[in-house]
Amino acid sequence: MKRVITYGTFDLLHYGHINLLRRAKALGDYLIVALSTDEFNWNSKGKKSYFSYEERKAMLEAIRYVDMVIPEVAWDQKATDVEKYDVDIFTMGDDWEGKFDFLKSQCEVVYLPRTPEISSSQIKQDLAKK
Ligand code: C2G
Repeated sequence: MKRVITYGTFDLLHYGHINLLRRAKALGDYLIVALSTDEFNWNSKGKKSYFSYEERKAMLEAIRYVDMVIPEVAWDQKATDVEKYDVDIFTMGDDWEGKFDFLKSQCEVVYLPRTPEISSSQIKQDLAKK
């Protein structure tokens, strides 16, 4: 069983996120999503998500590609997670290209092309104009 992991905030869930999750799952058999907590978002990413961690977690768990959701509480938990969850493949959108190559000593690292034109911040901007 090939185990895949990916990380993110997944706020205002949209088709770009779904495209990522679908391709991430297709890399293996079991997909773990490490979901940024509200505290991590605020303290480390400087962003406040619209939906709470629990709401974002429930939405991710409803997606057929997602097998498990764990909290992302720190930038540096990835190496530990790879061991703890026996991960074979780490994957992220290619806006992170190269940033996690240090994990190559532990698992395969795959950067997937982002879906163009859509982002949570774009959605917020568009809605603000209406
Ligand atoms: N994504 C995508 N296409 C988009 C928007 C997002 O492929 N149009 C991907 C991102 O590349 C990322 C995932 O969807 O792999 C989640 O995106 P975000 O919630 O924006 O995640 P981010 O804020 O980049 O947090 O430790 C890593 C961080 O938690 C990643």
